[in-house]
Amino acid sequence: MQIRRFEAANVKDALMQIKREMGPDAIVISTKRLSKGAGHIEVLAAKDNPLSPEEMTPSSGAFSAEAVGIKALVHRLVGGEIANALQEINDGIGTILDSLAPGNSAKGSNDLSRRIYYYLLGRGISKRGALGVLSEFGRIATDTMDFEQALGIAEGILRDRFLKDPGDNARLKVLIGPTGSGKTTTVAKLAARYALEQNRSVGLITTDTYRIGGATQLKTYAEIMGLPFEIADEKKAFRRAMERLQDREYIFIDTPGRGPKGMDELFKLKEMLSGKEEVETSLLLNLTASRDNMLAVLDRFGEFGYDKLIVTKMDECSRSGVLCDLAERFKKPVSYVTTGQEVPDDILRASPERLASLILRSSPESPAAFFGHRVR
Ligand SMILES: Nc1nc2c(ncn2[C@@H]2O[C@H](COP(=O)(O)OP(=O)(O)O)[C@@H](O)[C@H]2O)c(=O)[nH]1
Ligand SMILES: [Mg+2]
Repeated sequence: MQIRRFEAANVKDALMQIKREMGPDAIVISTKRLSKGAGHIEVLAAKDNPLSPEEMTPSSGAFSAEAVGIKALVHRLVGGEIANALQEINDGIGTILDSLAPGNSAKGSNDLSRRIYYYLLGRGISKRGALGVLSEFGRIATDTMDFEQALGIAEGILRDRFLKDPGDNARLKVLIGPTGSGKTTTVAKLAARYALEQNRSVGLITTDTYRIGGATQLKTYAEIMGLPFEIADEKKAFRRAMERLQDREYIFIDTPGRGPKGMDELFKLKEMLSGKEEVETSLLLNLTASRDNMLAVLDRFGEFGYDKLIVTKMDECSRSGVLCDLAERFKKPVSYVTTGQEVPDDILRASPERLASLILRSSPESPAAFFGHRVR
């Protein structure tokens, strides 16, 4: 609503002035006789529609431009347009980032940097992340490079975003993560890798007794591979399971992955494991989830604490560059990448080099094939 004050000799003159300056929709909300001169009156008039830019000038006698701006914003927010306003802000930031992108600088275009920049965006790296890579790229790249060489440099920069996995010697290996992130399948793949390929003695424990079939799924894998399997959802059962598996070199522990209640269960498990020999906890991060969802998972499970990440479902994700953006957040090594539903084949040992190659060069249909058949 726009409110303006008018002074006139009489009501008729005031109304004419209001109509002329505010249009026919304006309504009078108050009149007052002024003491300064005989016959002078003050009229306050109001109008519902927003101000035009001309009307926003302070000389018009309206509220100041700032106040009008705030009013317009409140009007929009009340109108349920918060999401739109945020989108506009977001688009604005995107435009600023684009303007910083190579090729748009006043200094002239840099074709190679521009191609790398858009290539990185195409692989799922954020604009901010891609610009970060380019700021380093600019220091190394030369004018005579071709695209392939430039990509090699970008690959090296990405590689340095990831930490190297120091190895996996812990006897107890716990897998945590949200439901459906691939914990049970990955436990089965890892158990097969250790037991069948490396001839290690392996035992399996599940603490997942919530979902119907939660335990059965792993039990079936255990039977197929001929590995001892225990269900332990509370302290006593867990102690008993550990005793039964005491001769085992490695024990993999599968967990349920529900919401807040699941976290309670995880903390119970942590208590049961405290004081035990070395434990390695891996958080499973499902690459098909949205960026926001992955950030939420990192936050939620970060509270619980984990040593490593296992990235799952890379086969279903065409733009794994998000990993590069998230690396700053998780600051832990990625130990494995899973690449399909097939047990035990669809899992790869991860390294900074492999992650950079997977992000930049693999095709989504066959991330593993990129490294050659059955590269482990
Ligand atoms: N495409 C694909 N599917 C996977 C992968 N890992 C697990 N899955 C599937 O994801 C679903 C959930 O897996 P599950 O191990 O039960 O997850 P959990 O709830 O965390 O134990 C199952 O259908 C798995 O076959 C993967 O690397 N790629
Ligand atoms: Mg499971």
